[in-house]
Amino acid sequence: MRGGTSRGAFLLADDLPVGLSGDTVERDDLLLRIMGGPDALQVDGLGGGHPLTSKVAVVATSATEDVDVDYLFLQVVPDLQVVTTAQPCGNMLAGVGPFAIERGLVQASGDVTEVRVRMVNTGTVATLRVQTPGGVVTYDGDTAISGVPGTAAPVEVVLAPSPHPLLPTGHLVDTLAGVEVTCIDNGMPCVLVRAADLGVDGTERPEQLEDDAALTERVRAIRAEALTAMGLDPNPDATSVPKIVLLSAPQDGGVLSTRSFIPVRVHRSIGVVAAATVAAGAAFPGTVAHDLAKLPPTGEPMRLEHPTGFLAVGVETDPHGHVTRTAVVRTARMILDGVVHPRPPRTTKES
Ligand code: NQM
Repeated sequence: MRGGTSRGAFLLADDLPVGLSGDTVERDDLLLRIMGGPDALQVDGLGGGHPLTSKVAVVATSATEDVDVDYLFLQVVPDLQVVTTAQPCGNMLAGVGPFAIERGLVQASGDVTEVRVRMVNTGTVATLRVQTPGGVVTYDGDTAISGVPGTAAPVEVVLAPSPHPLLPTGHLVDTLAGVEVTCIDNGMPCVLVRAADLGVDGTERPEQLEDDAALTERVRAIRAEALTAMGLDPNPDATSVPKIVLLSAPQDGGVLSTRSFIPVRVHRSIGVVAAATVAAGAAFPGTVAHDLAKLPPTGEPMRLEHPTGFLAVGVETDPHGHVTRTAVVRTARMILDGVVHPRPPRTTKES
C-alpha cells in the first residue's frame, strides 16, 4: 500500500510466524527477505530502493482499551542488514486504517469509519477517519497531497501528544558539532538546525543536498553527537533516528521551509510525525525553529514547506506552548493484495 508519501508492505501480525512481539531476529530476517535487503536496489523483493519505499507495517487487534488496532512500524534500510523499530511512520499510519477495515479487524460504520491506532513504536495514539461509503473502503477521491501524483480519498489523521519528553536533552538549544540546534521529540526524535548555519540556504533539491559532501559530513557529525545527547542507540548504523531537519525562512507563504535528512537520504517531502515535531518546535519560544517561523494566526494550520510542496499541520497548544493535538490530511491506496514469496533464508555457506 501507499500511505501518504511512503510505500511498503502491510502485514497482519497473525501472518508472521513471530507475531507482533516475538523473536525479533527471526522477524527482521524475514522482513529483509520480503523487502529484498540488504541491496540498494532491493531487486529481489518488494522494496523500492529508497527508505520511503522500504517500509513495513505490522497490524493486530489491540488489547488496549479505547484502541482498535496496534501498529508496529519497521524501517528496512535498503542497503544495510538493518531493520529498525526506533521510529514511527505517520505516512504509513494513513494506510493502517484502510488495511484494518479491509482485513476485518475493524468494522466499517457509515460513510466515514474511525479507526483508533496505538503506534507501538512510541505509545502515541492516533485516530484515523477513513472514507467508507456504503460500508466499503474507497481509495478514490479528490484530495491531493504534495509528493504524490493525482488525487485520492482523504484519510484524516489526528495524533495525541507523544508520551515522551518534548525536549530529550532538557534544553531548548544545544550546541552539537559546533552548531546550535534544538533536539525535540513530539513523536519523532528530530534535531532542528538552521540551514544557514550549515552553509546552505535550505531550499536546495534533495539530490543537491545528498551530493554535498561537506554538508553531509556536518549532518553526520551532528547526528553522531545527538544520538548520545538524546539518549538514543549510539550506533548510527543501527537506527534511523534522529532526523536532522534543516530550517530556513518560508518561501511560499508557509511557516518554515524544511529539508529532512532521514537520517542519510533526504526526504522528498516531510514525514508526518516529523512535521508534528517541527511544528511543536515552531510553536515553542526559544527553539531554533521558533525564531525562524512565520507563525499563522491561532487556530490556523501551520504550512510546512518541503521539496515537493507543503504539509499543513493543524496544531493545538496549551498555554505553555506544548502541542496537545496534531491533525494532518493524508491519502492512502491499496496497490496490490496478495501473497508475498520471500527469498529463502541464506545457508551458512552463502552468508
Ligand atoms: O515522520 C520517513 C515518511 C517518514 C517518516 C522518515 C514519517 C513520519 O515516511 O511520520 O512518515 O522520516 O524516515 O515520510
